Amino acid sequence: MNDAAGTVTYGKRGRVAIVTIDNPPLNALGPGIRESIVDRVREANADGGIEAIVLAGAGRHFIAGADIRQFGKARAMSSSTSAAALAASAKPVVAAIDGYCLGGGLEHALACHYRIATTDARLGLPEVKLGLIPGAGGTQRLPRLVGIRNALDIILSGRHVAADEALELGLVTKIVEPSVLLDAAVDFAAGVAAVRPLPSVDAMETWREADRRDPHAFDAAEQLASRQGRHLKGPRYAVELVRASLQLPLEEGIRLEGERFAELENSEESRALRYAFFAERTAAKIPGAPPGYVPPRVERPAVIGAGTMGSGIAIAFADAGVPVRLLEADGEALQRGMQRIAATYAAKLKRKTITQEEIDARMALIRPVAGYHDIADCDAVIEAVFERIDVKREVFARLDEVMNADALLLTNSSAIDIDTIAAATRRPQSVAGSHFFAPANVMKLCEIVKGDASSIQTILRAARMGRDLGKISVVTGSCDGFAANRSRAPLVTEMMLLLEEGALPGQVDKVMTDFGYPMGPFAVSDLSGLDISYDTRKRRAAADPGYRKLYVPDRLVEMGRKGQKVGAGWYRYEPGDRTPRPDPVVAQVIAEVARELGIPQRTFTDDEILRRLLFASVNEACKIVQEGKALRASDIDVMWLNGFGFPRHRGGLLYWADGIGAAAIHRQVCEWHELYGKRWKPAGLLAGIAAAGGRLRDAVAP
Ligand code: 3H9
Repeated sequence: MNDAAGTVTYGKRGRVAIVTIDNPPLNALGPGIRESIVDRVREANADGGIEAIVLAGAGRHFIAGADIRQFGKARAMSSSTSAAALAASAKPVVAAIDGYCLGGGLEHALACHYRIATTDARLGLPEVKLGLIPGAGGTQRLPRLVGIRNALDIILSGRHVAADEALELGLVTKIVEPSVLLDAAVDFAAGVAAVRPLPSVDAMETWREADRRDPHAFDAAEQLASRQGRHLKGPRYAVELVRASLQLPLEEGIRLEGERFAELENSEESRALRYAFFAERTAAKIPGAPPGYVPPRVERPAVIGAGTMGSGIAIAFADAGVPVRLLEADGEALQRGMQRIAATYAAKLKRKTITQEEIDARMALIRPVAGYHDIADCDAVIEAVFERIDVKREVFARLDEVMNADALLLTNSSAIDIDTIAAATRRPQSVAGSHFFAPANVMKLCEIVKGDASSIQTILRAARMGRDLGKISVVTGSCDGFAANRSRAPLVTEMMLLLEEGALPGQVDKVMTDFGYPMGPFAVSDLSGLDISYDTRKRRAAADPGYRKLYVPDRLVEMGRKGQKVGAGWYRYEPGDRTPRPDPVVAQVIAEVARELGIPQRTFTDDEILRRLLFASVNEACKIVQEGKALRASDIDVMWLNGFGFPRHRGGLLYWADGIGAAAIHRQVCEWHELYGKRWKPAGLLAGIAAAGGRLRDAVAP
């Protein structure tokens, strides 16, 4: 987004004034915009030749909200003042809404007397996602217009409401095609110019009596807010304010909203969430793109391998409306894959997050195929076969024979070197990694792994594919574990070694859920299966004589405790119940290992556990950036937020670490290096940032 100040223009069509916000690309309410809106509305009211006003956005969008970069800085005028100027206009104001109408944008539209939208309009109040609440009257005007339940749903979910639903809710008066919006708005404004009294949302009483009598109007919202309220104040304040909208006069409600907004704007949670918003957008910027090159959309993908990952990726394509072929040579495995897909959709149907018609449409998009000739015309292939290098090389050699010259050849490998795989083809420039995270149809992260030979076009096409699937694509270099898993691996090592020193899985998990993770790392390990990393550990141990073995998980796997799927792992599980229950057998295995190794037992504070796990990963993340395997430290934050469930209100691993400070972390890492040896060797980048007094999150690859 450019920093040039936007403008608000004033035009006329007959007796209708057109006030247009022009602040590309999304007409955010940047510096000066609010003041100009007030001036233009005043001008129109003073203009004797004008009877009505249309408020519009230049280009394809109305207003995407307040300018997020300005939060925390002084503002000459608040958004609620400019919204109030619209509401107070003596001449009717019609909001002409195309594209995004979000946050402060919708709040300005709500202050207008009428709202006309296009079929492309997306309306919403996404402030809670930034740790905020609507701050320009949204919590007071929306319930007056659409009722308490609808308002709470829109404000607490932050979701975008499409035009047809907005019409149904009464959020807009009329829908038109985008090409005729301005004409329709001007005609409409001229038609209602003489209507008095003006239909102000502020005076609406339609819903209020019924809402006041509805004893359950707040139940669902209150439950949601109290679940989130442990870490986030926004949802709680939003419920409080919507409740106030039933009890207080509008001006008082808006005053209270302003107070709460000011508190949240300066809160740590909102700062972290705003950081995460921009870090995700920065991750999308891939250096080296040829000028003017627009990567084509993947339209005919194929997925090879119908296991858990392959079928998850196929679902991700079907969910995005893209027809996809699922290739598996073994007929039975193919059938199992299709059954797994059907079961995933059936579970969604049970949770009522999808309809049977939608399932039928998506299943029809997934075509099971058995031979390479069935995918020869595909424009992209994502290989998700067994994680063994010889198997992968065989697949890529076959692909090289059959695929079109411009096909994108991607591997979902989570660790194997991209160059070794690419070397099985005569077109290594077309090969890259697209590493999805399980479950692939749910998790938002897609690591785009660049091999030495991958062309920039291949990387840009793969990244676009991820984005078109609704994922966040982050480019990384090829190394063991790539950037995401590699940066998390030390956390996993430390959590196992803490056990040998006297901690228990339940304690470690509680520390991490208290921190904000939805699940603790041991519970996650039970969910994905303890056996998953067993082979990798064996491989590493064989390759590195100095490798520190993790005896506890190895022993559990050898005892058959592979996790939830067998009812026992780090915890035990009752049949049909996913609640993890502490198991004395595990405590016994841990005690045995500690005894055999002669490790003295001690207790840990929660803070020490948290630091031990996360500092290990901070140190590794610094090594990854230093080696150029991630483009920026903030990209690693994006990976942790979208691949590992790191609590979003903490910004990300390195953003969180900056709250403690690079120097303090470096000191601690050095101490543990002395105590525990080479796995804690401090990263040069960490030492450098600590010495310079800089911020870890600002680090970029050399
Ligand atoms: C608010 O309104 C508070 C009010 O209650 C009143 C306050 C008193 N500000 O995402 P994209 C930039 S809170 C500044 O890549 P897309 C973005 O960083 C706000 N910058 O496009 C990027 O810049 P760059 C409520 C913004 O098509 C460029 O625009 N509103 C803002 O994938 C393109 O963005 C929101 O929370 C902004 N408001 O998605 C909406 N919005 O090119 C936040 C965008 O330099 N925005 N930028 O990297 C979004 O959710 C998405 O941007 C949107 C478009 C869905 C609109």
